[in-house]
Amino acid sequence: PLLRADVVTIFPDYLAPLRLSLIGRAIETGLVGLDVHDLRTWTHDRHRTVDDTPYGGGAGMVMRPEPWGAALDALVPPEAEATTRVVVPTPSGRRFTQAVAAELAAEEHLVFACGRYEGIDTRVMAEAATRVRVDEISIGDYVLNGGEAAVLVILEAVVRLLPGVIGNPASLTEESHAAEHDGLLEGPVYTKPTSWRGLDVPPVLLSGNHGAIAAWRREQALEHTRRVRPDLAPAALDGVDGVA
Ligand code: 6GU
Repeated sequence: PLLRADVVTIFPDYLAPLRLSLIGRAIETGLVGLDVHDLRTWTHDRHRTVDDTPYGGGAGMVMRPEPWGAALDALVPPEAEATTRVVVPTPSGRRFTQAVAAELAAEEHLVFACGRYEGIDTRVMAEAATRVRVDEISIGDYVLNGGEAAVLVILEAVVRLLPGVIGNPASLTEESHAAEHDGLLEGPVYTKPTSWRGLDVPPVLLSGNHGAIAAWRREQALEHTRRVRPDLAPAALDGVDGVA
């Protein structure tokens, strides 16, 4: 496979959607290898305990280090350390962007460590980071109950970048956040019919004038980005109404 991914979680069923659609097909065709592991596999007590109360007090529970240490030992043996990246989804990580997706798509082996409760004992990733690359990643400034939904998001963004996963690679560059578009958001799109419920397709799109169409789309993308995401692509927005 081009990319192998291991996911460790206490809710393996949460990752079932990865077997659907585009990622599912990439797995079926062998482009991607995916293994989902139950963290409790690496517990040894009768109750398969994975969490405990936080030292120093406070609300919630913290995931104990022993099962995580054993899981990472099993999934990242010494000979795999140099070619593996451990990804820890956490709201306190660096922000996931299209550039981070491209970085991860260039790896050969990703191990996702899904925390629940108030997180994983800090010593787990401190120790792991002495022998393998560890990357704490947040998908946005909001709180999820665990990393599982973030892994669905991250893997969808990563797998679609792998060569051969998307039928028409042009659709990879003709979309929002593509570097070729200066990080602008995509503007409006239309298909048939030319008139629908009194709303007409802009005539320039029917003109056959490819230069005029490209210029119009650029203008629409600039205006839309300025309105909804003025923080994006400030250089490209210079001179557009309302931005200094
Ligand atoms: Cl990656 N994980 C969790 N648990 N919460 C989040 C997140 C990740 N990104 C934003 N909130």
